[in-house]
Amino acid sequence: MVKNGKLANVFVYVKEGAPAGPYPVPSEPVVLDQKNCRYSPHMMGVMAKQPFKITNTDQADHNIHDMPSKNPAWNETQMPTDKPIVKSFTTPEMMIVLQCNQHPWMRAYVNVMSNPYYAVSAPDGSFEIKNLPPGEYTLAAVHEKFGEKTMKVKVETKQAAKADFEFSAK
Ligand SMILES: [Cu+2]
Repeated sequence: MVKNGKLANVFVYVKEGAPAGPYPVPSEPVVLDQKNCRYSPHMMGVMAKQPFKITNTDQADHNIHDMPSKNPAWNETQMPTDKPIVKSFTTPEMMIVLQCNQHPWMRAYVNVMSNPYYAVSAPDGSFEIKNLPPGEYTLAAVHEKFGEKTMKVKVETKQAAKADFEFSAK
């Protein structure tokens, strides 16, 4: 959503230059809730093999359906009283669409990552990627409508690097 020229729900990640890893996979799940017939959050990052937990706090049935190209596809109904559904994604993949077969306007995006260097922009457009070691990187910012932009950034020891992305509506 654009608010005062600030763009929320932009997924920002290190596209090139991240140390090869491997990185520990968090055991803490990324949680996607279905509330008031919307997905919350709308844009997410999750690490490959990290638990991905889907909850339903509505009094309605939802049917959650992912549309990946490299990961397993699933399509499951979740009633109001059902337990959370826990999934995970095996392979890094950008912008997997999640949809509800009951409510076609419900849509969310999941980015499956091999490292922890990513963030989603806040309503004020800001984002922060923490703990990136000093070095030179290509940072990318992806928006569902405006596509992807990239930028080179240099991170110096113990200093925050700045990266301002601009998207223009076509
Ligand atoms: Cu639904």
